[in-house]
This record gives sequence, C-alpha cells and structure tokens, in this order.
Amino acid sequence: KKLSIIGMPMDLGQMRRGVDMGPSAIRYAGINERLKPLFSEIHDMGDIPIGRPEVVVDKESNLRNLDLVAEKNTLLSEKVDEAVNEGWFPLVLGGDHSIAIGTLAGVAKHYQSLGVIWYDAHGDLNTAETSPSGNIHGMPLAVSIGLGHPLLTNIGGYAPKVKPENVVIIGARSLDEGERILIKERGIKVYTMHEIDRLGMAKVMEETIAYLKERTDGVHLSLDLDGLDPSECPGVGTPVMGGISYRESHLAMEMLEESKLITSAEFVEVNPILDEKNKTASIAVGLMGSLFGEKLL
Ligand code: DIR
Ligand code: MN
Ligand code: MN
Ligand code: MN
Repeated sequence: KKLSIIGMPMDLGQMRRGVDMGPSAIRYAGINERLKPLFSEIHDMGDIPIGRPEVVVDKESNLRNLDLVAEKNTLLSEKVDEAVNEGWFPLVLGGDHSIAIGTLAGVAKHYQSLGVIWYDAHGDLNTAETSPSGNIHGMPLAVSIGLGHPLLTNIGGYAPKVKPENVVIIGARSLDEGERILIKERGIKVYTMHEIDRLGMAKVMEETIAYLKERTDGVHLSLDLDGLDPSECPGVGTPVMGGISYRESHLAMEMLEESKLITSAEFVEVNPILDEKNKTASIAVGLMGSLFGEKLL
C-alpha cells in the first residue's frame, strides 16, 4: 500500500484563524515517522497553496469566502484525483472541514457508489438557507450530496458525489434545525452520542461496517477532531462537550482497519492555536496509526 499525504492549510470555511496551521501541527506530531512502517511507500505532497487571501465577507449570500473556498477546493480535488489515479491512498490534512468538498470531488468519481463516514460532533449538512453562521465548514456534507451553491456542488464537473443513503454520521451532538430535517428527509444514517453511549462503540462500528459493506465499493473517512471530546481534543474551533472518547476512537479506527473498507481519509479542524501542547494533532496521528494497521503485538 502506498500513501499520499496532502496538506490543505485552509481556514476560510470558518472564522477562527489558526486551523490553517493544522497540516504543520500534524506533521510536527510525527505523521511521517509514525506511518512509515505501515506503508511500502509514503509521499508527502506538501500543502495546496492557499496563501493569505483577503477575506471576503458576503453577508448577502450567507456563504463566507465562497469564491475562494470553491477555487482552493478545486485545486485539492485535482491533487486527490491524481493520487487515486496513480494508485495512492489519499490522506488529506486540514484545515477546516470545508476541504471535504474538494477531497470528495477528487475521490468520488473513482467509485460507482462511494460511502462516507462522517466522524463529527456536527452534521455539516447546512446550506446557505439553513446555516446559522454562513460558515462553509458547516456545509460540506450537504454539498457532497448535491445541495448548496453550484460553485461548490459542481467542483470536478459532476454532482452529487455521494448518495445520502451511503452516508453514516458518527458522534453527532450538535445539529441545526435544517440539518435535522434533511437527515430525516434523505434517510441519512446517524449515530448520535446517545446511540454510542447506549450500544457502545463496538456495536456502532459493526453496524456501520455491515451497512456500508453491502452498498458501497469504496468508503471515505472524514474525521473532524471535534467529534472527540474537547477534554481530550481541545485544539478545535467549535468544541462540543460530551464527545467520543480517545479509546472509543481508537477502537473505531482499528475496526475500520480490520474491515479493509476505507479507501481515502481526511483529518480536519486541528487548530494548534487553541490546542494544549499539540495534543490534538498528536491524537490525530495516533488515530491514523490505528486506521492504517498499527498493532501493539
Ligand atoms: C454549525 C457549526 N452547525 C454551523 N458547524 C460546525 O456553523 O453550520 N461544523 N462547526 O464542524
Ligand atoms: Mn481520475
Ligand atoms: Mn465538521
Ligand atoms: Mn465538527
């Protein structure tokens, strides 16, 4: 197995600066050394150039920095597409969660029926019409099922990227009104913290894996570090109490590894400015270790 690491230092999908340093923080936490024994080859492709563009606040559209988010995600989608074409497993480092728009645009065209695991405190299912914030990082899952501004939904020249019934959200505990309606309308599968507490993570992952195995030919893992509890992962822009534990998260990654289902991944929302001694980036790297087959014995 060959791994391609792509940094996406994007902070334009939300309002807290610092998440653009996520890829650096994750590299500093030792991603290359940690994953080296698990792959025959690793290419760190460096970062997609984002620059320090002037931030455009367009209150009319309720889509903050729309043009820039679309443009930069197009660049990411091309890099990801290229990696998949050449037989590399794409691992994207965020950056805020708006980058999932580009990752999925690059990945989804390679599958008949891509599945997505959305590991997150949030649903990221807002559109301009439902968003309370205007932040595009709260919208990438909606965009990927084809809902939202065409500049976002049509990246890569096709839409939608994913069928709503191929999506499993894990860890939700903060959903906006419009997101709740969409989840019910479109039949999106969600394991909230209630189900995780009640069933246990092992059962949640068994069900998720069985569900996706029968309907997909590839599965993308989109892991927002705010899915974990903020006591363990404080370095995120929108922390929500009562999250998934460190141990539950390792179990989830190990079960995904055993399933051999995952074909691409991204780890997002690491913000070292808000972190404690790079703890959140270190946890991200540890989770990658489990996802890619690190074994104690
Ligand atoms: C909120 C927060 N639902 C929004 N979303 C976040 O702005 O749309 N997603 N933080 O990760
Ligand atoms: Mn291709
Ligand atoms: Mn998110
Ligand atoms: Mn989130």
